[in-house]
Amino acid sequence: MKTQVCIVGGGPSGLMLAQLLHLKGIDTIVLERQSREYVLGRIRAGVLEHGFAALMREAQCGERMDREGQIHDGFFVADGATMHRVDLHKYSGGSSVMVYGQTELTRDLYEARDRMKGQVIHNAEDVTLHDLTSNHPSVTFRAGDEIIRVECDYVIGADGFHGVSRKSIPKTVLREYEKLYPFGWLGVLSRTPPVSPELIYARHERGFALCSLRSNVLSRYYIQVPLTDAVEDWNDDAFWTELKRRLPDEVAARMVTGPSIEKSIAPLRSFVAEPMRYGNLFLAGDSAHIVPPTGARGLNTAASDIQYLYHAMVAHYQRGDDSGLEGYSAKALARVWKAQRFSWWLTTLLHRFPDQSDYDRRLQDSELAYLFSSEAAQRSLAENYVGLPY
Ligand code: RFL
Ligand code: PHB
Repeated sequence: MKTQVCIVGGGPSGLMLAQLLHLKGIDTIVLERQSREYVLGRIRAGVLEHGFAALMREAQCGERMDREGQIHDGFFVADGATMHRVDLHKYSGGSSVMVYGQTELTRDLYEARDRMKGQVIHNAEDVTLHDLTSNHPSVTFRAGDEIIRVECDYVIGADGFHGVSRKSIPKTVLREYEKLYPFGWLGVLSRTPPVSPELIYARHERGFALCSLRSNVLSRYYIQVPLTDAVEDWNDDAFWTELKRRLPDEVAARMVTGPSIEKSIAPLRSFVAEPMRYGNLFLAGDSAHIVPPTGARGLNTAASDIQYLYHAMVAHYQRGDDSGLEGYSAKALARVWKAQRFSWWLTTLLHRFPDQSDYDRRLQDSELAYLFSSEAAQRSLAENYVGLPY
């Protein structure tokens, strides 16, 4: 097979880039290891920056998001029994975020790809990258007994943290930075009305909790759990009881509980791989960087990678201008590291660490007290949460 850009990974990063390039007449093939149903069964992000929403519209995929997504002008931070509101609108100069599930936007991207008869090859096994530093890179994969080769100009590694692309860069070239947190998030999706129209990030002695939502009838809740816990350790009753214990009484009292539709545990990790380019391979999204979900930055940081790559590819193919491709890694990493800093900061502020001393906890107290006494601090939080400029 032949194409201009071979995209490894059919998650939101890969699909979004494929769609944007397609609209500019640039040919792509997307190789995805899993089935479409599997990809659409993953429950992940819920909060989108305006930059992400704008990219969805540019990709001609924003109609349902604009109809069904919710604009949020603020969120709450609960600390024990007290609640503070972060006024995103006021402190970000009139900006806000969009609440719209990753599952829904991935479905919209797949449907757009279908409409344009773009190729997504599912169940592509043993994907292998070849000749990345030559002018003729290629990607092979196995479909049943057959090995198929895709010849291309460029390979995009949009295959997530566990993908093959990053691992195809020699260890002598790639530098990896990682921080593991000693806890995970247990997430539950339930068909119940959300306890609050705006998100609640809760710091509590028993551990962090988050109240989020997907719509007026669909709630998404998380609690911090030890890494040794398994999903089977938490039946629905145990989950609801623990969640309520970590929220202010008046919030817990109005919580509507119900059976979980999905329940999963995600470990928390910060990770960056540098550089994000090796020869004619470009990494994008979770394949190059991961943040703990506390700041809702993961998918949003993937979106800025895609925006940079999109413009760089268009400049290359339409004008023979390679400056965007040359500068991609440095430009993307500059924004990636700011998202790393913010996610680490919010995670450190709101979680209970197993080895935390009394001193560390008093520092958290005073950081929160400072945050809610200082307009400058709230401005900084809001500016990061709605998304730093591309
Ligand atoms: P993905 O979504 O992991 O997609 C990569 C795709 O590549 C495929 N793949 C391969 N294909 C071919 N060959 C191989 N060898 C392959 N290996 C893997 C995979 O099957 C998959 O389909 O990466 P992508 O596209 O870069 O998207 C990144 C986002 O998914 C991620 O950053 C966000 O979900 C992070 N995240 C959040 N981000 C936000 O911006 N806002 C949020 O509110 C938010 N909440 C979250 C989150 C992530 C979470 N978890 C579970 C980690 C909440 C949670 C709980
Ligand atoms: C979610 O709704 O899944 C969600 C929202 C905000 C976060 C993380 C996850 O910070």
